[in-house]
Amino acid sequence: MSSRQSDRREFLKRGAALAGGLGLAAAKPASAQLPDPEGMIVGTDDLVAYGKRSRFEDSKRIPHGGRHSPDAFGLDFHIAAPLQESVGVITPSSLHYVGTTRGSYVPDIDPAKHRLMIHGLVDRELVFTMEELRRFPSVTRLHFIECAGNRSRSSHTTVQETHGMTSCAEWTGVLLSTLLEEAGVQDGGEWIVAEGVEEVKGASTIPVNKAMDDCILCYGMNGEAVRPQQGYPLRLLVPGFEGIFNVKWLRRIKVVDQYYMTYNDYGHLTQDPATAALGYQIGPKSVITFPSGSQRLPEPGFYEISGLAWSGGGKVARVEISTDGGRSWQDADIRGEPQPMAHTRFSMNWTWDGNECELQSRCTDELGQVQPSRAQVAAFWNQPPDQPVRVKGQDNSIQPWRIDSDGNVHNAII
Ligand SMILES: Nc1nc2c(c(=O)[nH]1)N[C@H]1C(S)=C(S)[C@@H](COP(=O)(O)O)O[C@H]1N2
Ligand SMILES: [Mo]
Repeated sequence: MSSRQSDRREFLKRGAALAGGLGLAAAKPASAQLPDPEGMIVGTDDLVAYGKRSRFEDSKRIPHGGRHSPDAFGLDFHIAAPLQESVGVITPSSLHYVGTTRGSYVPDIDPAKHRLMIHGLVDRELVFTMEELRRFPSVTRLHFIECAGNRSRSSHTTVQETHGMTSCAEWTGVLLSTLLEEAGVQDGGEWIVAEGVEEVKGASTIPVNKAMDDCILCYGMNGEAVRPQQGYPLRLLVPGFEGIFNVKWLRRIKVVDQYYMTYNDYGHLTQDPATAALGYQIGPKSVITFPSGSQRLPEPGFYEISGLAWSGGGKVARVEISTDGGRSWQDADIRGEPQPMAHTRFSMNWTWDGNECELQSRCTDELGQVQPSRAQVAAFWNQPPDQPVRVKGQDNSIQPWRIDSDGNVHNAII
């Protein structure tokens, strides 16, 4: 027997043990016919030059929440990623969520003409071309971005609606600290203001300590140039902070001595540079992506529960899963080595007995911060216990999914 055959036998044996002999899809009789392909894909110059996915794959982004841009009436405010079909931790660039305060308009920037200016409280004002930026030492890091408006509501049916305004990519660029050191930050430079090219500028005020710590000026995303919707040719990455800080189409960084109330800053009322970062950081969070809302388990038997966990506070240290509505918890398996401020894939082998049940996941980060339940969040905001929970601020609460006895999965938020 070849080693591959024996691997397969071993898998089937283990599978049968896991599933108690019930409905493991892989265990079909060997006599089943092996179907032929539907045809052949005819090569074109375009396909040779830049590939595309199979026509049988239809995972897609959706406009989020029906909320329109405040200043581009009728256009989509944010676009959500299809987390229910995600595998691994990297969101393909084509499916990365899109956040914009300017509707669907995307600046069309010629990188040869683009410039980044660093000025304000610095010893030397600097202006860089893209070519010059690429000559600096670079870093490549996995980081998530999440919009602070990524919140679960009882009306949401899928994980794309409850959690789709977060994505994770491999980002490449120059550390902002490298350029700020070139420029020389002067005493009193407590904040930076980062600005994009559009009319509303997508500007944000960021503590200089964060800027010197781990912010990246990114020109690369998932192995190629940053996509236009993600800020081509240059975007700021502010790892772990709310999405709005990650300024796209970046053209200017000003070092300043006080908090600037920019268009984007109205939501951030913490203006003390010593403590601001805590308010801007995304809390420990996780969600089960399979099985999740609107999916269906075809029959009782073996399933791998799978999901994503992340935290603005650093690495994911632990993920627990409950299959009984939060009464008992088991440690999930964590895939690979968790990266700081990056989506982390977790999973757990599970046999569904066919009874109604409720799945939840709970993330603990390396700081020891634990993802709260919705009841804990409600108690924090002094909400009456007999009323539906209204999460204020960022929502990193635990997401419950109910599985009915017919296998249909529903959002269990009330
Ligand atoms: N220049 C600019 N940068 C911006 C925005 C914008 O409208 N303009 N939107 C912000 C918001 S609200 C979010 S949530 C993130 C989303 O990043 P993404 O589109 O790459 O997912 O970008 C931020 N950066
Ligand atoms: Mo956002």
